Amino acid sequence: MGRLKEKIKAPLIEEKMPKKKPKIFIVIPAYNEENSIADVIKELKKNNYNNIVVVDDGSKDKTYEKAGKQKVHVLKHIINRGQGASLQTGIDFALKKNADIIVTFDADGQHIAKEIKKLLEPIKKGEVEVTLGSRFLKDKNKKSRETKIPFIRKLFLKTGTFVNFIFYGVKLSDAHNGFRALSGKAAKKIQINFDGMEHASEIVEEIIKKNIPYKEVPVSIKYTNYSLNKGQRSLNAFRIFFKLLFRKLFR
Ligand SMILES: Nc1nc2c(ncn2[C@@H]2O[C@H](COP(=O)(O)OP(=O)(O)OP(=O)(O)O)[C@@H](O)[C@H]2O)c(=O)[nH]1
Ligand SMILES: [Mg+2]
Repeated sequence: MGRLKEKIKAPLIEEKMPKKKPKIFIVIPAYNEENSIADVIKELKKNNYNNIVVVDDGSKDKTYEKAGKQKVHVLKHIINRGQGASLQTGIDFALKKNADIIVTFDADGQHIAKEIKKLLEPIKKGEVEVTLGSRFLKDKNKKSRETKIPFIRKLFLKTGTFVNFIFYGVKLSDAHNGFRALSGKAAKKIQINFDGMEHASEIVEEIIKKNIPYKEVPVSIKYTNYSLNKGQRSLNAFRIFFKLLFRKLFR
């Protein structure tokens, strides 16, 4: 009897085993980013992220060559397909390489490699399967933001969150943030069909439809002259809205 009790008290073998380090892949969609792509990759490597997949989205400049010189995985669309299609190409590749967690990261230098940790933590702890970066959530540990969000960008992003609420019943603080992390399990469930920028709302729709646990995490977005000059045009926001509306009404 005494022996049996001892047996029951003994810790499980699994508890004693060191946890396997998750294989993290960074997926970077890139379109005409020859000026920033090398620095973005270098910064990621400096922060010890070495599984990097750049998807050159049919760039007309030297993005492909510049990324290739950094010794990372570089995939190429032979024509420009859009950010959504580029992400799906990169995510499929990372899943083939058995990624445990996939981080999506922009090529224009707006995201901060040091902040990847914040997106990974809740997934590593098993709290959620997806973390969505939010530039509007307040970070309690940080006093100031990197840069101010231009008013017009803020207006469109806030309209985007309202659209997400109307269409999918989900209240998020940020609508179109390309900085997020997905567990391999979640990445297999989420299917991006929109090739263009509408994919950001589609990902939210997939998360809700497929009941994937998620949370928003505060991140910074840098607004440099470079990113502002080549960023999303206002007209694009209308296109995104009408494409989502069409899908909502006719699917
Ligand atoms: N615009 C655009 N970006 C693409 C495309 N394919 C891949 N990307 C990449 O997608 C990322 C986000 O694109 P941005 O145009 O900066 O969009 P955004 O960051 O949501 O918008 P801004 O706040 O205006 O910069 C960048 O890393 C682009 O290089 C494409 O066809 N068009
Ligand atoms: Mg950008």
